[in-house]
Amino acid sequence: MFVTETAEKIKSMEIRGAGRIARAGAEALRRHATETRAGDLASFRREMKSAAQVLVATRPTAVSLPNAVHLIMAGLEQSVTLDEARNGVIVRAEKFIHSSQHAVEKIAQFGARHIRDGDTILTHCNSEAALGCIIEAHRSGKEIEVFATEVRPRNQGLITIRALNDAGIKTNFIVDSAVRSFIHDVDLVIVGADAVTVNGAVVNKIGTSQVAHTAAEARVNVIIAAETYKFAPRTIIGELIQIEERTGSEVLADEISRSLPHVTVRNPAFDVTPAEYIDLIVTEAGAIPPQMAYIIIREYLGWGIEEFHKIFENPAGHEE
Ligand code: RUB
Repeated sequence: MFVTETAEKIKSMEIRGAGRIARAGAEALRRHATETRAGDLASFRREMKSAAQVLVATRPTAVSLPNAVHLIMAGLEQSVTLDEARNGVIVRAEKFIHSSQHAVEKIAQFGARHIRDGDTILTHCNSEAALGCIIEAHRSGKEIEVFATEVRPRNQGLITIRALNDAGIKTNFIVDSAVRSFIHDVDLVIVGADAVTVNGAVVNKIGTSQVAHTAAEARVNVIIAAETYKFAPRTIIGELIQIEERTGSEVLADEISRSLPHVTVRNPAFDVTPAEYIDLIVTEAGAIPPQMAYIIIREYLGWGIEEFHKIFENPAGHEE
């Protein structure tokens, strides 16, 4: 079944990165709506809800996934026929995938304008939104150079340096702990986001907050490239973003771990960068200071306080 397959790929990180995860989830819901043998509206709704639950349960941190699922599942309760419900899911999923791709392109254009000719940019992890800004600046003729971190333990930096190399951008590959040694050679930090909270804090790959702290100390600007569906509506009501902690075997081989019974490997996959270390968040709706996160949640995701009242009155209708 396509939903289970997609969920497995997201869990194992064969599909990774907040934007890609969200689009893969949307595509899985679209395929499921198309292929399900549910013969009536009630069983279709049930099937779609359990598919949504399976997808959302894969990785807990990137809110792009539950946001996408929420957008696609919205309206399912109001549909009165099976066909209407099925078409609704398919249309909303296609719309999400299309607008998500468009958002990344828009961010690349906006973000590139913040990069000056001659700038050296540091990026951490592998973000298609952040890379889009860098590659677009290069494409528009600016002479730039990049520092890209390795990103222990899953080495997403390798994907980043391949993309930069393919684009013909002069790139320095450094271990994560070398950021402070090179920060004075850097003019600008650009990274992506898995979640942006209502107070403008950004959740991104582990190590991002160290990078941002180092940049703040050196008076180097930090830009976050994040689509509006990375903003976390439920932080309005005090819900915290769950930081995924992955298996220790990603950091230390099991046979070594077994020989060290007093040692526990801790492997959080993400961390939180406070708004004070962030200069700008570039979204497809324009660049905002982090303090304006609430506006994005309200205006672009349409999840205001009223929405939460509805959720609390009817929790069954909102399974994500
Ligand atoms: C990926 C990561 C990326 C964000 C943004 O973590 O932290 O910076 O998801 O990426 P992981 P994008 O590799 O654990 O999924 O801009 O591509 O959505």
